[in-house]
Amino acid sequence: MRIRTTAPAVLAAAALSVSLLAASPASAATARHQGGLHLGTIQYDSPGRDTRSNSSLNAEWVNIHNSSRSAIQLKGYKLKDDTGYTYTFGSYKIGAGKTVKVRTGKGSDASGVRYWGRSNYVWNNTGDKARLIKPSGSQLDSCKWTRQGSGSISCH
Ligand SMILES: [Ca+2]
Repeated sequence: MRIRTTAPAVLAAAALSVSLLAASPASAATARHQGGLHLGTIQYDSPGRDTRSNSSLNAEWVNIHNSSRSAIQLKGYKLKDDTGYTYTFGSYKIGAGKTVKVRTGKGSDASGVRYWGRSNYVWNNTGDKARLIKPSGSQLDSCKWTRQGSGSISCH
């Protein structure tokens, strides 16, 4: 369905999607995200050769964006690859409209960046799926790629 950008059309589309969601709760449960916290750009292929140096590992990363109007405490949120490797957030508050980058290698956590602390890559260059999971275990968002392409993907 194409959504036009004029305000009445947006309102009509919103009303339509609400009625669609109400009509089919199963599709609501599998929606990729609900406009709050979601996966942003993923640099799954670290630029240059995959030497496993820490700087190369850290050039592999996932952005998580908070497009809601409130800060969100990420403690207990999980980022998983398709194999099941899991990064679990410690206490970290992401502000409204802010992005946090999860880098694969080792480093000192700082504002806007978290380090997974791995000594090998996590995101497969030729295809993988990232999942963002709430502390309750329910999936908030996912993003997959099926080829190497440019080495990164903009999930939204
Ligand atoms: Ca990679």
